[in-house]
Amino acid sequence: SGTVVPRLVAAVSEQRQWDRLMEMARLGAFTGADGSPGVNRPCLSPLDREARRLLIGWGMAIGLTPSIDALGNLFLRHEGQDPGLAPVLTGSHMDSQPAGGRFDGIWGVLAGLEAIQALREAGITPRRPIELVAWTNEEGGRFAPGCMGSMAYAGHSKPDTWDAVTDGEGIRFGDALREQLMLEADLPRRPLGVVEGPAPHAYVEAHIEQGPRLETEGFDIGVVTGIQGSRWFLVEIIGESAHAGTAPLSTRRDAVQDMLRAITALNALMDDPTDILRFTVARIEVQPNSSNSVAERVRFTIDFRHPSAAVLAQRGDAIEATIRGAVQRCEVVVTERFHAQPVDFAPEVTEAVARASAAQGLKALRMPSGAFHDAQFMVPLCPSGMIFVPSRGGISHNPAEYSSPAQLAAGARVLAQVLGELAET
Ligand code: HGY
Ligand code: MN
Ligand code: MN
Ligand code: MN
Repeated sequence: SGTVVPRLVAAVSEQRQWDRLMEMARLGAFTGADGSPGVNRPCLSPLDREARRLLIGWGMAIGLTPSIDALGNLFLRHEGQDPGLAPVLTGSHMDSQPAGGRFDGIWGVLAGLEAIQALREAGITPRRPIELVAWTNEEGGRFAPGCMGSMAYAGHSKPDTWDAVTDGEGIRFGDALREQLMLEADLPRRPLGVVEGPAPHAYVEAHIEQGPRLETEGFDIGVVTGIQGSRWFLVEIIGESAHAGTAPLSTRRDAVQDMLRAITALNALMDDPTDILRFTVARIEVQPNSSNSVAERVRFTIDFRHPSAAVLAQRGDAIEATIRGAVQRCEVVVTERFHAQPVDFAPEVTEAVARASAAQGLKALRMPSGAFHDAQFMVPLCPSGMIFVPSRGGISHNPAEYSSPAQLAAGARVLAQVLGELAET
């Protein structure tokens, strides 16, 4: 239909959504180097649990029913006229980057809450149930890779695939997850996604753009057409520690020097004059990490992304050989930790987002997502799509991340109309 439901759009409250965002931003708040208000809320942490309890409280206050699955994915269900119908699912993630912003992930969860609350306040009971989801560990900051909750929900990975992955303190993901499930044992348990239950009818995720296009090109809403592919690797270079003052350079097995050779060779492999390809090395651990002991072992991460499945395969598959060809004296171990194929979103969702934006007088740009999202793993299960709102200066994964109350309210209004429509199909 795409006609605005005025009482629904009017029921979305800019202030209520903003107040909730700011209350959530206090959980893990810190001040960035430039004074910006950042958030550090790791998944499966006491802060994460406090944020989840806050969300559950807001949800139950409007009659939503909470539940969690074996990966700790948190759901809040709004009953429909026909409870037997597959629900429309909306949501995002509540965990943040270690130096994250106040909007990445959490806005999509609170926009979903706002949209559902507006439907109720507008007196609209959709045919289908609508479920709000907060996915476990989307960021992959504490435990790599990201999207562990949505990948397990979608059957893309087994529930215990990540159990042995450890964080910076050596805590295993499986242990942190079991602790969370035990501390949230009061919440009803539900089957794990499509592994143990039916697929949703559709999935819509609202998220900040995290890039500059909507702002620079003057648009209010991003009609997200798809997500580029991502591949994560862990590289270990193993040499031999030695005395910085006595060991001759000609015989050292210096893991740092070989890492530099490897990254230089990778930069050549990843050269892209069209500036479409993304290649990032941003996490490096050195042992023994002492200024006068030659490095024995280095671990570094690779985050490689491209919209073309062919380029993702071709260049990604060349990473290990490129490293082995560049390293001179050390051993090399390369492990692939994450592989998300490029996806295209379904017209059932993208056109609903475009119609709702137009009906509400918002300028909408069709655009792909450079960031990965839980939506990537929903695509094989049901018609899926995303709604973007502008990020100031395109900044994200940075405390300076910002979207205005009005921009976020516009996104929530489009989401409300799209959810209302999909819940009638
Ligand atoms: O890395 C990503 O693309 C996501 O924002 N975590
Ligand atoms: Mn995110
Ligand atoms: Mn993120
Ligand atoms: Mn995401």
